[in-house]
Amino acid sequence: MGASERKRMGDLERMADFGLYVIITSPRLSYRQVAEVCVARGIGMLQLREKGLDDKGLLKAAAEILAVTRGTATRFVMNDRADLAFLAGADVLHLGQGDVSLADARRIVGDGMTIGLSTHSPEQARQAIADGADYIGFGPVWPTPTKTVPDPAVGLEQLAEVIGFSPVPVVAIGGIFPENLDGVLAAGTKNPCLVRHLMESPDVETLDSRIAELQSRINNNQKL
Ligand code: TZP
Ligand code: MG
Repeated sequence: MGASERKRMGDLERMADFGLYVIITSPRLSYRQVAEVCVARGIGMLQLREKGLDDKGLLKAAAEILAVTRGTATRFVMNDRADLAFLAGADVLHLGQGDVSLADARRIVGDGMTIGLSTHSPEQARQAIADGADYIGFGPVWPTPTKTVPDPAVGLEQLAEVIGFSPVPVVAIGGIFPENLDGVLAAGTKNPCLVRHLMESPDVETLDSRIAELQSRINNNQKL
């Protein structure tokens, strides 16, 4: 499928919202354990984001996760690296502002892979949408230590603005915890991401119950 055909398809059939977006960064559990809970809970998007691993380490981790997610409703997302996403056989590639462009990534991964892009201002969000991102990340909503060099916090007002104009799913990220999730949901978020809250789960049962609670709050908010 050519670029124009992809765009036409996109105009007709946009990617649907997927709910809670899970990012694996320094989990207390193993990659396999996290992936198993995510699959059991029907998580739509599960991203590997480990800045400290080398290429071989990333491919090994990706293989461990894909061994659990393949053939399930959980799509495996490779962060930053189009080449490794292609080699690993990821379902989705997630790019940052400093990574290769969407167009160049598309040349590496082909037409079949979903590509998301992190954005940190309404202008970047508009550009990402114009460039054909299948979904966008928007944040950090609040300051976060999880990113080594975080962008300035965007806040709930800008989050609501971006959700308001985006035709593609928006993942709200950065500093989100159960205690401040209500504001994020009230801003219209259907796809929140809470990294520390989930990755600091000390055991499988805790991770499972944290995910279940978040999913139920997201679902209930959509019925309001
Ligand atoms: N992108 C923007 S903020 C962030 C990323 C990857 C990290 C969010 O982590 P936390 O622990 O949910 O604040
Ligand atoms: Mg990145």
